[in-house]
Parts: sequence; structure tokens; C-alpha cells
Amino acid sequence: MWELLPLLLLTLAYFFWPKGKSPGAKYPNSLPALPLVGSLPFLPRHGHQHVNFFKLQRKYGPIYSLRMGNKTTVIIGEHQLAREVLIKKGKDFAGRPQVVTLGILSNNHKGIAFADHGAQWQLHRKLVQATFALFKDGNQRLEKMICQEISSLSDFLATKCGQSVDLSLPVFMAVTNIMCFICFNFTYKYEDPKLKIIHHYSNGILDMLGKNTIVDIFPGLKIFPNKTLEILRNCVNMRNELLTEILGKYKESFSSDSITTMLDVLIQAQMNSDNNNADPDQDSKLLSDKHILSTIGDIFGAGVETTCSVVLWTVAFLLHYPQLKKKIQKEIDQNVGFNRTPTLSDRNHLLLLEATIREVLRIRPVAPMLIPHQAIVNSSIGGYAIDKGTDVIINLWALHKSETEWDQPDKFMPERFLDPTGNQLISPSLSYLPFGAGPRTCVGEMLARRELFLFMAWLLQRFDLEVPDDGHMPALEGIPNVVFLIEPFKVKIKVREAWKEAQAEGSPQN
Ligand code: STR
Repeated sequence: MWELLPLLLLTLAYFFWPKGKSPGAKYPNSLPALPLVGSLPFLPRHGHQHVNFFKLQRKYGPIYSLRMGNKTTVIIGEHQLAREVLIKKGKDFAGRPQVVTLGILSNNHKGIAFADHGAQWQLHRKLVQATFALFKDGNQRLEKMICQEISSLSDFLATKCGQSVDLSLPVFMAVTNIMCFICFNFTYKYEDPKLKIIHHYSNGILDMLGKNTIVDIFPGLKIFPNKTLEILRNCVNMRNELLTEILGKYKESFSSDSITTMLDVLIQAQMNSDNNNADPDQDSKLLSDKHILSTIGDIFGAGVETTCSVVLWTVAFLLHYPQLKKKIQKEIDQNVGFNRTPTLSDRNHLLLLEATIREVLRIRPVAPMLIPHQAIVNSSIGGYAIDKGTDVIINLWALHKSETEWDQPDKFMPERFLDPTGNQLISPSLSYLPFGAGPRTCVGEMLARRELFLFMAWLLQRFDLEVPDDGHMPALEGIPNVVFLIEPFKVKIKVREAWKEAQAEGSPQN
């Protein structure tokens, strides 16, 4: 009897939900849909969703819709339409669907990644951007710090010389420290138990979000016990506790004379709004400690999981393409040598490495369907009507794998990002948006590109990354989660002979 209750509630919800189609308007092609379950029975049950959506384009075209529960979702698989959504009509589509799991993660849709369009999101995004502006080009504080972290990582890896290791934890620790520096101006020692806690809850959050729980389609089901939501809540609580502790301590020593971190920027904005009696209930309501915590949590999660994942993907591809790895190393040897370590100014010269990173971001995008968008007003895409409240998914996978836009899109070919002489980076197609675009575009792109370059340049200068003795190659299929993860793999670490020789002659200066 009780089992039938959700069904009954859902049926009622379905029939009483406003449908809101405007008569006469032309809507995108739609997959078949049944009452209650929508198009779910018509979606392939196996394989990666982004691949399935891409295949459905053959039948339904580059824009089509489907229904999930009572919601309409439009799928976009072509760059002109994607650019219309993200850039030209970016504001119309700057909303985010509010689903149960992400509500838990974002302390009720606070922060910036999953917050809906509105004053809170706008303010926090602006403050985060203001923080990144503190680290712009001329300022080498960030570069120095990133290099210091990579140097510690390299020294740690050197102790594993000859062994096959899973790089994910060491890279996680290095990247976490970089985010700690940006947010709080401190870093952890590798042996600090707090780092293990951060690793534990971050993995928990990722795993639980990857489960695609049915509550996100039928939110009514959240009243029933649900293991996934329970674990997610535990992990989020763990994170919130750790961040609250940091926040509390930080506030005690905060000084508005020296604004150098993200937390400084947020606390200063909070204080200014508290002191500004002119509008007591405007910004201050949007800058509570909970809001600050959520934004820092987003930036942390986004900064760590994405960069970690791309570094691992890049290493994995280099194991599959040893000739490419050698070529990049030659490029590093010629342009940087062994008397110094790579810096950001080498980006203009290590073009094959840059091209390789771009190709990794194409063939295994961090977010193959970006983060879902939502229409905040009635609008249109490619002449088709899109009602307010419709979810819009940009299938980046489809853009990056388009046969008409890319030569042999399934092949890993970094050269496609270089002109035939190999002396210049090129953009071979507009169908390439690894960081999204428009009002929701990734705020950390500059940081991410710098980190990826420095991590790979440093690692390849000093180490030969090789397939382990057991011959196990990394699997390249990936695990689509909120981040497109690579399956765990091991790599054999060997300090390069050339590096050793140079060391013997005189130690490199940083
Ligand atoms: C990773 C796990 C975590 O602890 C916190 C977050 C919140 C921000 C998320 C991040 C996640 C995964 C990657 C996201 C990021 C916001 C932007 C980024 C989704 C879930 C991407 O768009 C790839």
C-alpha cells in the first residue's frame, strides 16, 4: 500500500503540472514520452549518456527535446546552436535546474556553480572573478606557488623512481594545496591528516553525484530513505565542518589592509555590506557565512577535481602515444633545457605540449555535457520555441566529435591544433568549447590552463612516464560523472637519465 503512494503523488503531480506550451509555436523534435515517466523508457540504458545523446542526433537532428518526469529537456549538439544558447542568448539560458542532489551539495543552491540565475549568483561570481584578477599576468605570486607545489610533487615522485604508482592522490594533494593557497593563503603538508579527509569527502561527493539518482528526476521521492543522499549529506557535512573551522580562524586574523585571497575578498564584501546601512537587507543577506562557505566549496571542488582529472587523462594519453611523449620532451629539452625548471613564459615555445593539452580537452572534455542550463524566460533556439523553465543541455561531446568539423574526430591528434610547420597554434574549428562560454563560462579557465601546462612541463622535464612492467595500459573509455573521470591506472616513474646527468653537473635553479 505505502509503495503506491509515491506513484499516486507523481501521477497527480504530472496531471496538475502546468504544461505551458504556447499554441502555434514551433518546438524542437521530441523523443516519444509517456505520462509520468516521460521519455525514460525510450532512452538507451547502456553506454555513456553523452554518446547516446550524440547518436540520437542522427534521428532527431542537432536540437531535440525529451521529457524526464514532468520536465522538458532540450539537447543541443551543434556549435552554432550551442553558441546561440551560451553566448548570443546567454542571459536567457543562464539558469540552472534545481535538483535534489545539487541542492544538498550547494547548501540549498548557494554558491556559484549550481545556483540559479539571480542576485546571489551574480554577486558571488563577481567576487570570485575579482579574486582571480588578483592573480593576473604581471603578478607572479600564483605562478611561484604553483611551481613550488609541483616541485614538492616532483620530489615526492622521485622517491618512487622505478615503481609503478597511481598518480591520483599525489596530484590531488598538489592541486588541493594550490586551491588552499588561492582561497586561504596556506598549504598542507602531504602527511597532514586533513588532506586525507578532504580526499575522502571529495571522492564521496563525486561518487554519489555520479549515481544519477532517480530523486533528481522525481524529487518527490526524497522523502524515502535513500543511501546515496545519506552518504552525500555526510560528505557535504564533513566538508562544511572543515571549511567552517577554517573560516572561523581566518576571520579572527582578517585584515582589510591586505586582500590577497578569495576568502579575503568574500569577507571584505561581507563586512562592507554589513556596515552599509543604506541597504541592510540587500547584499548582506547574500553574504552570510553559509553563502561564503558554499562559494569556497564550489571553487575548491571545481579547482581540484577538474585539474586532477585532466592531468591524469594527459598522462594516460602519453602512455598510449610514447612517440608524442618523446617529441614533447625534446621540445622541453630544446627550449628549457635542464638548468632551470619550466615557467609560464615557456608556453609560447612549448607548442606541442599546449596542443596536446588542447587535444586532451577536446577528446575527453572535463564536462561532456557542461552543467545543464535552464531557460529563465520564454526564448528560442535556432527558431524553435523554448519555454521558460526548460532545461537545456549542451552536448559538448557532440561538438567535439562532429565529423563535419573535425578530421577523424575519434583520433587523438594534437597536431590538429598546430599549423603545418608546427610553429603556431591554430583553432581548427569553432566546434570546441572545453570551458563553456557566455555568462556561465568557467571562471577558472586561466588558472586551469596555467596549472595544466606547468604540471605537464615539469613532470616531462624530469620524468619518463612509462607503462608499468605488467603491461597494463590505462583504459581510455572514462567514467562520466559530474567530471569525466579516468579509471584508476598506474604509471611507472623513472627519473630521466638526461635530468640525472644535468643534476650531477650542477643543480638546476628554480
Ligand atoms: C566536485 C566535488 C566537490 O567536492 C564539489 C564540487 C562542486 C563544484 C563542481 C565540482 C564538484 C565538479 C566539477 C564542476 C564543479 C563546478 C564546475 C565544474 C561541476 C561537484 C565543471 O563544470 C566541470
